[in-house]
Amino acid sequence: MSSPSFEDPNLLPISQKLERGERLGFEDGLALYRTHDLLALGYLANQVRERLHGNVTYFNVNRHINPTNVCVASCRLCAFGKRIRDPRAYTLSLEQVWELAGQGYTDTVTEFHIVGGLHPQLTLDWYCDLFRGLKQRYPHVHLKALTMVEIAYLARRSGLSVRETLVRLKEAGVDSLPGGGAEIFRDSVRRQICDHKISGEEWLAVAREAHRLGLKSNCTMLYGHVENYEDRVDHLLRLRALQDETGGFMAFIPLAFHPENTALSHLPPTTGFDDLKNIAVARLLLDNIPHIKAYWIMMTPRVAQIAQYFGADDIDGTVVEEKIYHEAGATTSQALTREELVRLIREAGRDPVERDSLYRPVRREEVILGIQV
Ligand code: V47
Repeated sequence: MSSPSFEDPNLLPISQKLERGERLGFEDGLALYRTHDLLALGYLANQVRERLHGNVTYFNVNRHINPTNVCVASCRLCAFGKRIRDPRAYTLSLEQVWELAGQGYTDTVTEFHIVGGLHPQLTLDWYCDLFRGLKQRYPHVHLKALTMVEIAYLARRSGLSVRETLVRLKEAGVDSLPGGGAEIFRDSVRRQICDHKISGEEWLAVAREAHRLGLKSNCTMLYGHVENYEDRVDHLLRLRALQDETGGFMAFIPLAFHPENTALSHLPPTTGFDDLKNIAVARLLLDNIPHIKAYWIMMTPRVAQIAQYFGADDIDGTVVEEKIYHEAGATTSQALTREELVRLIREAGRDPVERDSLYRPVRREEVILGIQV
């Protein structure tokens, strides 16, 4: 196949590398970020995406649950976390979480996505009780719970190793881990946006340990604040290196920074141009991570739909109740129905496939009969 002509000559050698099946390096990543030829970038990423996933776009039927917003970290990037004495702080009881999980529960929910703040009083045993209780009540629902940051904090507070903490959580019912809290790995950036959080190396070390124990996870990158293109490429390549080692990442989710109500509220929000660019660069650099997710809550359903031609093959799920982005000014709704997700994907000319948390197709009677619900 002959290479298409590009407005940006720096894309030609990259396109030739991709044709030869060669891995892209740091400088290639920078050239991809620096280009203004978004359509050419999207074209290259879409080729990879279609080679891996054909015309399929994945979605799932999930529910987000945030048991507490109390957090000792006070990250400048975050509008969700509150100090324990803040009148806006909340912590749900075990019974309240179990009840909330059941609100709107139907047989169609396949995943609870559970994350929260670093609460100075909630113990590892409390979390284990929480997960056991959820498994008892909703045995068929996959528990994707706790970021690497929360796990490191629980390990430190309980005096156990990260490995032992993960073993206990797994025994209590945790099935996989979400990708949050990664932000940007470089220390120079972390000092400015989340200086009390674990380091990038520690985040990667917890992920490594989880993968070794057979727990799959996702991974993320928070962009659009104080980082530069070098920081982004460094972040992506460190994820790629760990994936070479463990193969434990299922999906990468680029997360656009939402500045409202954060200590960085003077920064402008990201643009659609940069959002699509991040999807495309991720698809091209992360040649060993199977899925790239365009999280509709963060990107808006409109851009998440277009992202399906810029490298993304997943749009996330029904979500139901979202707090982290909405506290930071997101104007998207907090939920989409299964039917709305299917319509978004179909309208974009992709074939919707409902997946479970491990990307296995969910076979429902109504899906088999082709009835939209
Ligand atoms: O960990 C916090 C980020 C993450 C802000 O694994 C912010 O499938 C933007 O990780 N503006 C939570 N971002 C979201 C997340 C996620 C979402 C969907 C799917 C999955 C998955 C994971 O959001 C946090 C942090 O990195 N965040 N504050 C903010 N103001």
